[in-house]
Amino acid sequence: MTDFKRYLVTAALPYANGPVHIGHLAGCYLPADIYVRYQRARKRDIKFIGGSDEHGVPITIRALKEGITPQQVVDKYHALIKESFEQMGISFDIYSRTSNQVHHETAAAFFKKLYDDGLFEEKETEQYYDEKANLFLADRYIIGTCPVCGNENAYGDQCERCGSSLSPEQLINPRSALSDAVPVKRKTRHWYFPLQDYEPWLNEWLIEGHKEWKNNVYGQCKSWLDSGLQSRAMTRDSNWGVKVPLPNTEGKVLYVWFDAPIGYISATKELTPQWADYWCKEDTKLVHFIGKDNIVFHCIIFPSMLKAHGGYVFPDNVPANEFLNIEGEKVSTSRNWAVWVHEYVKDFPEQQDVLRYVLCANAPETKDNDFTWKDFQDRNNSELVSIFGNFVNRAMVLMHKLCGGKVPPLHLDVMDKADEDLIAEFEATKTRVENLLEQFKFREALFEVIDLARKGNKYMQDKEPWIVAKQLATDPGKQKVIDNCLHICLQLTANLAILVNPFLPFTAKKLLHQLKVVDKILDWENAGKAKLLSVGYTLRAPELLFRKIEDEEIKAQVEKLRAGSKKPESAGQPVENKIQAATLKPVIQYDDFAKLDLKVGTILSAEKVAKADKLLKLEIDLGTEKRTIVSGIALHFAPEAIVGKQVVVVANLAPRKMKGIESNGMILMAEDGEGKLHFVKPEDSVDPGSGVS
Ligand code: B3M
Ligand code: ZN
Repeated sequence: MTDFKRYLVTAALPYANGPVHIGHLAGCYLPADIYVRYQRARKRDIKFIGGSDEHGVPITIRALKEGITPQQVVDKYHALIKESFEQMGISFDIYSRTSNQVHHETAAAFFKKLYDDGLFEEKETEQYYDEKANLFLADRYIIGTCPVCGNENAYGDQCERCGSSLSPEQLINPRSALSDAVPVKRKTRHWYFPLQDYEPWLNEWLIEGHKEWKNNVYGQCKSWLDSGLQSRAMTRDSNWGVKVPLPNTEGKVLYVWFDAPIGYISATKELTPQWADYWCKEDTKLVHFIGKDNIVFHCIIFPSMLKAHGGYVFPDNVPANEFLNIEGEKVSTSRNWAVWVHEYVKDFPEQQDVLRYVLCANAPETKDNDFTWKDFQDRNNSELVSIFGNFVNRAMVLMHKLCGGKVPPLHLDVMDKADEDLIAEFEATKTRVENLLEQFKFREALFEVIDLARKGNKYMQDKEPWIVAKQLATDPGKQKVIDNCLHICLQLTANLAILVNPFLPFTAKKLLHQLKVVDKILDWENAGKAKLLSVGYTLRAPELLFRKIEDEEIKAQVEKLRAGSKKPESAGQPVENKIQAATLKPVIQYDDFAKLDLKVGTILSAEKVAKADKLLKLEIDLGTEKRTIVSGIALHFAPEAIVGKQVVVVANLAPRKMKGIESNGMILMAEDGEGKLHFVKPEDSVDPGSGVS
């Protein structure tokens, strides 16, 4: 179905256990907002749903740490998060919260329906219990060593270092996150959702039906399904959350990942009495914007819940982003290695669009990306100020100087090829931006917009109306040439306002003010037109759209980041170089080296090879072809953690069979002194198939 009547867009509900940082924005809120603003400009019927996730262990742990109640935690952070989104122009139609009554009712009713339909398995199992804190330890309450990568601080549900999804039983040396006590096993009763029963449906709906999803998302889903699904407990022993709606279940609540996605439905209910049109009618396009750590929940678990319940639409796309690192290091809230949104808006008042610009231009769309303050400054100064702002400012200043402050006429008799070519770019750019946005390629779409401004600058530079003006005394006919140049530049400026609006809404507003036009002009259907501003119309005095960001401001931010952050546990101890004295192989000639065909590939999927605990079977995109490569890295990386990563491939290595699978090539890895493997990959993402030499 491609003919959608309405759009329903959700952005992951952030846990209300801390403020939001720029990684959150880049991961899902900004792309979602750009998409929604664009669709609104196209006059689509669209609802943008958000809210705080106020249940689950992250909240209760925070409450214990701060010595306050969970309710106090969520009240505090919900307000802060909501305000940060508003300040950054994230234009939710509703920003709700899962502690609301309507959510508790909706989630409980959802659970009850599945229960009444006999879809849960009720099981009594032994689970870890903390005798000091008198609590069952699930998810993040329990910490231990990751069986996959050896991280000593892996959680009971996930290892944050290697990304593996875990259960508490898999942790080596488990300990309580609350008291450090070694937990004991105790019996408890829970309701399990048999995900394996939905495998055939998931294979058909997702694996067969959604091959167009982004590689990183599709690959992760495929590897989950390939390794087989299992029943998952949908209830927890806790007093904080949605109460299990069954008799004799005191002290039991719904698992946070059961109730949170239902939060999207509850929030829509709160927003509009027509909520069911959006959730239940086949011609709705449902899109979930999330970060990569939420893929399995939105692509496998929640859709299976919706399937089990019946009557709901399924997501049409889940364009998940990867992570944004900061100054080369992973964001860590516990180490305070983050750029907090509420602090940014204080430190850079009125500069929201600069952050929106940099985060979109650098969005981790296909792989993890890095935010640096230097890059923030460079992109502002050399792209926003020098290209976009400079073009608009010159057009406005020259129009006031050379055309009496009015939109000059276009004289067809003196039009030349450069004029026509630039006008043709309006429509061409619109079409390209549109296609890219529909495919969730936000970075490329933004580059197209900037490129149009760049073309405007070049055109003006070539036309030099300020030089032509000097000839007016002897050749008054030249005014026509000046008029044409500025007429076209001003129409281009109006086009830029429309095209940039989804990305930089604050800038679009400023442009409207200078051009003295109403909001209506921002309707997407106006983009591409060359007659948006009427001839003879007076415009306001130019105002700068962007200001230069100075070295001192950047220095202050970098210092703030470093001063505020806590050192990682290992820091401070001298790092011993465990690499043994260099053992070099004999010298080879250049020709020997040139025989190697090295290419960059992107891992599309990874799965364990049966009966070979060291091998992973990788599917690698080499640009022009897909390759199967078997690699001995299974003890170092979880399959789902490496999907989407780039690797250097020896592409012309003779094929070799391993465990019955033909391996066509080899991937390169760096091995450190402790025998740990690390990816060897280009610093910036490159097209798969790019050569290495
Ligand atoms: N609160 C996890 C997270 O913030 C979770 C998302 C819920 S979306 C329904 O990463
Ligand atoms: Zn791990």
